[in-house]
Amino acid sequence: MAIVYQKSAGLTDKGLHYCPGCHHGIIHKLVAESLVELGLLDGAIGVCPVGCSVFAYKYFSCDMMEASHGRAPAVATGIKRTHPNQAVFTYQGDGDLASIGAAEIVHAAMRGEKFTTIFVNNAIYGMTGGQMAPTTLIGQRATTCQSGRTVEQAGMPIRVAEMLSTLDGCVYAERVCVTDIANLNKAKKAIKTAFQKQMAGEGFTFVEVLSTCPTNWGMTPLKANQWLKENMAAYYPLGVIKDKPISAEVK
Ligand SMILES: Cc1ncc(C[n+]2csc(CCOP(=O)(O)OP(=O)(O)O)c2C)c(N)n1
Ligand code: SF4
Repeated sequence: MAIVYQKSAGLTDKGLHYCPGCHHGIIHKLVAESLVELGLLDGAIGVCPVGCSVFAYKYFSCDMMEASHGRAPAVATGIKRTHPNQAVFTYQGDGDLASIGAAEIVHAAMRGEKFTTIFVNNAIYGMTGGQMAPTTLIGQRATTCQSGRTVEQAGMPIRVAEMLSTLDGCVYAERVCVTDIANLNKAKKAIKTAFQKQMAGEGFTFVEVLSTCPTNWGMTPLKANQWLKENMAAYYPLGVIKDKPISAEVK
């Protein structure tokens, strides 16, 4: 029988440990397929974070490095500088990237490090049981803000893609989601564009993927998808935030 669909060669045979309805697995698939389709899988090197995707090194079939506590951009900097012709990416959640690793990501973007960051923003600390993250929405409940996040106590949530796009070294920033087929296709296109721009040597490239955490949001997968579309996408607008034209020197 002809094979019409199969698991991407960019993923190993290991079963994923993610909760039902979690978007991490879908995002892994899109990254893996993008690397394969661009012919980059062989040399690719990923750096995974703390958080639920800590085991991403078991799932991608390329070389992987673990960098705890938000330090993935610093580790990826060293890897990319010593392997300039290979695709390098970090895969990070919002607790990892926007909280404890905020300095690392800002400085990597500022320096224009030539790797790609896949930022999975599910507006909560998933792995550790649902604490408030810098991206938790106003009014959203978390174990550390049980009546909902307030501006007075925690300020407004960080729009990381917009913040990084103000830095000259960041050449590409897009925000996507994977709640339905149309958005899934847009997300894959964004990930491929980021890798292509990385390999063109233009600078730092960034894709933020709005994501669900049904377990810690206390919702069914379907409800979580709906909640993301109605609430997260309202505060974190989807689309290209920065796409710097290729400079004359690079051309
Ligand atoms: C300094 C420090 N504080 C807290 C932790 C515990 N910790 C590990 S993962 C994590 C949250 C990760 O959440 P996020 O990055 O949003 O990823 P998710 O699990 O939601 O995918 C925390 C707080 C830690 N490892 N180090
Ligand atoms: S706790 Fe949340 S982020 Fe972690 S695997 Fe479960 S649904 Fe995904």
